[in-house]
Amino acid sequence: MIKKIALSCLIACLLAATAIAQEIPQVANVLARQTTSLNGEWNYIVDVQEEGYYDYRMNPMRWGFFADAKPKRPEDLIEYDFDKSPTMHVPGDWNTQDPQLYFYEGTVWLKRSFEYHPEEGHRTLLYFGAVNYDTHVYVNGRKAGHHIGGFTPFNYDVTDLMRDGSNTVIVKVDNKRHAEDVPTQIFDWWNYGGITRDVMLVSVEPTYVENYKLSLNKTPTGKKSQRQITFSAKLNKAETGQTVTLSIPELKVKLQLATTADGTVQTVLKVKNLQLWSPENPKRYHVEIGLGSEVMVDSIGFRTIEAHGKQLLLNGEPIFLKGICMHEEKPYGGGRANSTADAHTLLTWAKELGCNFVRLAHYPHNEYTIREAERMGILVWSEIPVYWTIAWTNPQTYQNAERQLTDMISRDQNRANVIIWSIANETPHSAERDQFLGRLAQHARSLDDTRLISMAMEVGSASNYHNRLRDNMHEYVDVVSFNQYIGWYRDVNDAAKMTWEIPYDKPVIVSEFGGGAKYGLHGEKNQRWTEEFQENLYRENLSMLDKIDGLAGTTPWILKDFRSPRRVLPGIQDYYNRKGLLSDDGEKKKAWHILKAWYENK
Ligand code: GCB
Repeated sequence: MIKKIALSCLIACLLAATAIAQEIPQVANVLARQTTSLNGEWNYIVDVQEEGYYDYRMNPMRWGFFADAKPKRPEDLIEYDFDKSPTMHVPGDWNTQDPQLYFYEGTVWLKRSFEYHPEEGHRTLLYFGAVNYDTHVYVNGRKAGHHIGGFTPFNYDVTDLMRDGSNTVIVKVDNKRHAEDVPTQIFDWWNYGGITRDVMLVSVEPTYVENYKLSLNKTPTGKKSQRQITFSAKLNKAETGQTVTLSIPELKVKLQLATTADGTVQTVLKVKNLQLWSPENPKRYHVEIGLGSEVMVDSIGFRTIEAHGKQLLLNGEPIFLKGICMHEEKPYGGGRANSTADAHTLLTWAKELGCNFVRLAHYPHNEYTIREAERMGILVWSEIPVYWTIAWTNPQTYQNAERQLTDMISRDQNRANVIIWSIANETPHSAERDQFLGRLAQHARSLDDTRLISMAMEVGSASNYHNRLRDNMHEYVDVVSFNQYIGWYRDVNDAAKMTWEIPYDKPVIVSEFGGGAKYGLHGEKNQRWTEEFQENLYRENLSMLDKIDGLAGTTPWILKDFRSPRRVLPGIQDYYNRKGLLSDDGEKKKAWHILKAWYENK
């Protein structure tokens, strides 16, 4: 008997060892590749106690649906267990698809069966736009990999796990919070769990372009007739002499470049009569990047962004960022947003408010949002969830944050509208925090020198009517941004009297201010939760902002009421943060008109 068990364990181990799946660097511009969508209905099993996972580790013979490796026909077990389970839509959070899972934070297993015929001589990648938070992926009963982080893409080369014909993908997702995670245990938004963004198979040649970047060089003003664009591309392999092509027909660019030993190409192009991307003219060029039989199409805009003293310069001209903060929540009915249509509705509201800028809080939003904002001429601040009190001294926590930053940048580095990478939000000061954030800032800069770095700071010291911003991180950022809640958390109703001292020669963004109001609740301007209170708070804060030296923009908190389990006040909050200028159904509160009027005059 013991021998038998040992033998089956051995077979299982061997199978696991021969199953070759590999997490590989994110493939950029996945939407332009040859893909097969795995979106749709997925079966699911809620596993509160992690029975599946732990039972399996103790006894691989007993359960089937989660198998790393199976001695015998794992597919039979997979079919048996999951066929009895209900389905939910992917992409989609589980909280808004099953009333029992509204507050659920834990493990859910999801499964999708599908027919697939891998293309001869091609590799098959399995790509997830995002899964929140801790994810184990299995293909045909074999482990493909493990990923943590809820808002960035990841992919595996699953060629050797796929079959010609029927296949299954099983995903174990756990969105429990932990102190050492990014974000950490406490945060003020809904912890939507599940496969919240697209899932697809990507068919690529064995050698393919993994990523590429096109960006406008900073040229001295006056030389508008001739501009320089830097183009670089990286293959998935360090192969020399491969031909990468670049074509931008409208600019008469058509190039062939041979890769160097590290599998990269890089060149600087001179182009004439380039139209620059700006909110007024969000011009994008049709671009094709090719290698072998694969050609990727993209729409790319060109612009420069710089900080010059306290000024922000877009294409060499001063710009004031008329912004608003947004969460990634559907415009109506709640749940994670993940479509161009969702993005279009939210961004149309932002435009109606007079915005040329959005702060996508507090984590990287989906790719559709960034692209739709770019098309609509809206500048973007993009952020990673280093929020409040992170485990600053934990090396894994740092690695996790750095990975999220890297993946955010590699996905969106060709989007002209993204002008700011934000590395953190409201982080209490300490030497450990400075070290952690300093490293992150340097990392972001090493990956991308065509954008600015910022973070939402906390106000250091405040006496009654005088505020002084102090943060050691001022050395690392290009733009000094801070959140302040005068009139709400700081209970004074005459913010207009406040003075500000920001002792750094850098542009300033007030990255949050605001207060709660329940749509339709009316009263006196000093009565909390009424629309009049919020309206007055905006009036006072905006006159205070008018007096801040070097103010280059603001992103009040927030476009729309959003769900948060922290917000428990019955009848008023009902699990919504009510600081929206719009209600959760998109109705305009009084303060909306105050901000809109202010932006009209900027
Ligand atoms: C903040 C946070 C934001 C919260 C907001 C609030 O400072 O950055 O995530 O939701 O305040 O409403 O308290």
